[in-house]
Amino acid sequence: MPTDYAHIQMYQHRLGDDAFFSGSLPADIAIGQAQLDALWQLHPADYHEISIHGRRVKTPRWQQAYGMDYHYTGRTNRALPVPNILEPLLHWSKHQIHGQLNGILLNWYDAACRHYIGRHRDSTRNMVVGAPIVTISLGETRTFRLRKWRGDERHDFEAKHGTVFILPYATNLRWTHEVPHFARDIGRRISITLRAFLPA
Ligand SMILES: O=C(O)CCC(=O)C(=O)O
Repeated sequence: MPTDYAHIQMYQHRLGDDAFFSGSLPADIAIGQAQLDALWQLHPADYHEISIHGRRVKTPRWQQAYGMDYHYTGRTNRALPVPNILEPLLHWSKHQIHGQLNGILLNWYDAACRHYIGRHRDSTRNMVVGAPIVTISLGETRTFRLRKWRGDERHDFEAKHGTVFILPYATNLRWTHEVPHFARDIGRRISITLRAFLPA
């Protein structure tokens, strides 16, 4: 599979020696309002807990893994089976972006709760070396921010309904990403993130 993703109309952003890609979901698998509402209903009742410097902290958004467990920030997000509604997105990502994508993590952000995700690099534990991380945005627009790991350089990208980002493996090692909360944020956003994990 080509890694410039031109075959799915992804735009390549240069970040020094690294790259980041943005584009849109194709129309045949676009998510409409009814599906968006159904996806919102899937969010867990409780916040996932992570471990920071030995302290248990609740994540400032809802999260749930599907398909493959996801280990990060000292804890494991135990996967549920992939719901039918996510199958077309997984199928498209696998066939068009990377054949080993098999794990999905959903993040639910409600502006009324000031939800966000802080600056981080994704854990590469159990990840297929070289596989990219894919993020599909649904719902209200937010800012997806990349910052150079241990540096000041920063780039903001608009995450709109239907936006697809591809973060190459090497870019995740050298750049952090985050979705800050701003006072101007309204409504709800869901991100569907896809990763390639080695079989358990
Ligand atoms: O919600 C997003 O777009 C980013 C999610 C994210 O950074 C993560 O799951 O590690």
